[in-house]
Amino acid sequence: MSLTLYAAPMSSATPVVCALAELDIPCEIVMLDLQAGDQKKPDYLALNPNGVVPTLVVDGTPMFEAVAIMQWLGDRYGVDRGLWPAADTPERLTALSWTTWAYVTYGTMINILNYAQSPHADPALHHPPLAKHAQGEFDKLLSRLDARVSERPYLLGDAYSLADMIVASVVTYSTYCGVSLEGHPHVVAWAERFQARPAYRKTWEAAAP
Ligand SMILES: N[C@@H](CCC(=O)N[C@@H](CS)C(=O)NCC(=O)O)C(=O)O
Repeated sequence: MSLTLYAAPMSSATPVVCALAELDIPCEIVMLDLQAGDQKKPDYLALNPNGVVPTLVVDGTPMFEAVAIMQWLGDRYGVDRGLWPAADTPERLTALSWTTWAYVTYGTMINILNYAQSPHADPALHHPPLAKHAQGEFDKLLSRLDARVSERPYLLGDAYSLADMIVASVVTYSTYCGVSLEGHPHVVAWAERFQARPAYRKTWEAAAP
């Protein structure tokens, strides 16, 4: 199977690079220069009409959206490697729920916080009350995650899986955006277990702000 990932340093593609490292899958990685606008060129837009990274091309077929790519990598490569639950197991359902929660529910709140206060966002969109509201929502979301990882060391049970990698990547990124994990000690300990992994160190630590 031929795999080509279009990525950029410290971007939404970074968790996908981390997943490839965890799974130890050979994959050609093409680094785009986002500042130069490589992602808006016609050849790339033909692969990903959103003009963003990541895109994974699988035997000529492009896939976009990081979470979809990583869930597919789990299905295709993770089960054999003991890093993703087999189809038709209760754990597969749990893995899909938490990883989609991270990108859709928790990720939406990151976008709101970024628009409301990030120095990288248009200052005309900044909105301190909205930023405060988002912080309160993070507290509730992190409480749910904290309850989950207080009962077991990893999201699916005793063993680390790609589900931890996917969710912990989003939570780690949120801390770069100003989200505090204070008051959620099990999340902190679980995130530290993820950050100690060689795949994390190889892909995130070097590029972290
Ligand atoms: N929801 C998308 C987000 C992709 C995304 O926003 N990528 C950013 C980098 S973090 C990008 O390529 N931005 C370039 C641009 O907007 O021109 C995913 O998870 O794949």
